[in-house]
Amino acid sequence: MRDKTVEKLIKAEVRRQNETINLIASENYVSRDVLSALGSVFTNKYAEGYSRHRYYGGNKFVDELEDLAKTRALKLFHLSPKQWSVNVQAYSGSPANLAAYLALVPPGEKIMGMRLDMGGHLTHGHRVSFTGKLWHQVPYGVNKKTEKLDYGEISALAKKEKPFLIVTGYTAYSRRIDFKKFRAIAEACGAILMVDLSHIAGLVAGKAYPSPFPHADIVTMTTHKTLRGPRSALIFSRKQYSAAIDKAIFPGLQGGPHANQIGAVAVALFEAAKPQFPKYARQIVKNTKILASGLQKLGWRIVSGGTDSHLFLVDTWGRGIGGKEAGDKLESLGIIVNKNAIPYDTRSPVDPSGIRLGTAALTTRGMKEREMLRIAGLINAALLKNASAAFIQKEVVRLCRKFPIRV
Ligand code: DSN
Repeated sequence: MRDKTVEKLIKAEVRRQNETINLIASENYVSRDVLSALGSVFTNKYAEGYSRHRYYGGNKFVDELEDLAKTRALKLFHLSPKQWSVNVQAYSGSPANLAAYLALVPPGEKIMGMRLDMGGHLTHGHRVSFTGKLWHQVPYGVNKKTEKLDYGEISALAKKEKPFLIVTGYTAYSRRIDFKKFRAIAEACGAILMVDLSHIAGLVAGKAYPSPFPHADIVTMTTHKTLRGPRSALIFSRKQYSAAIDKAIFPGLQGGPHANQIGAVAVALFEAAKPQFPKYARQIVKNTKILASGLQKLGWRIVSGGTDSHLFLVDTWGRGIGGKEAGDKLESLGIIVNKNAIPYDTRSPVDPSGIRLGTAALTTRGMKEREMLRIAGLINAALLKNASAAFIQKEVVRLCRKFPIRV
């Protein structure tokens, strides 16, 4: 690379990613093939419109690429093209969710979504997001005692508020979601059911988590979390909604699609369809359960008592350590997490009561149960300061070198 400044930063980031334990639940490491599609000449091309209906010439191969990504996406989730369509042009998760609402929900109508501080996402109707400004959020949460979804409470709220659309699928909820129950709740109040599958898309593709597709009207997902693709998003819709979704993406919301990104998504979908992907997805869940129970045995309270997915929340404030202090301390020793609110948190979002841990990235590196138990020990030692910083740092680097990332 001629630009030595950027080259130096890329090399430094490779080193950082290689030598830290990444427990950010929304991150992963893509394959070389995904990287190379992302860095391909498809980035040079403008392709406003859809296959065979573009506003620019020269799109023969972009058309083939976009069609391929769509076919692979439907196939991966076992969807009939007679019943479902997929749009592969959304730049990322937030525009995907916005497009879905723009297509389906009249402005000012009610969107029933999980509160951000209980595991929802900004785009599920939070007041600081466009989704809370253009639409009216009916917030729901988890049960105070169990810290799990309470379908009775959600159903009563839906009946009372009659939202136009209900969103399920979260960013910090570790338990299984009963999509069938959500379908029944949506039907009882005449709402559209949208599932934001961003976090667990790879688990569903790998059959390590139940599929929402038999029950949902719309499924949005980012492609860069457990699905292990580039940063992008997909919007699946039942046929009656598909034309409106396509129009909302283009020309409603976006300009030209990022063809290089669509190519990289196609590669990720190819990889997720391989026979070894379900093994990867199952290992993520195994690793997460072991990491959570390892920490539990060391005295840490895990929100809701455990996990069924790729992530969980640790109540660090239960032992007098704020989420910010915990995150900063761990980062200083090479363990990367994010501070996170826990349900019914009394502390501020900038220094909440917990941290969120996820294992998709470490599982990609090849780490298994043994390493998870070691990492639980290192987190415990770091937070309780019962081992020296130098020792923990050395252990982190030793572990990381055994499981290098591939770039
Ligand atoms: N920011 C992502 C996460 O970390 O969960 C969701 O968009």
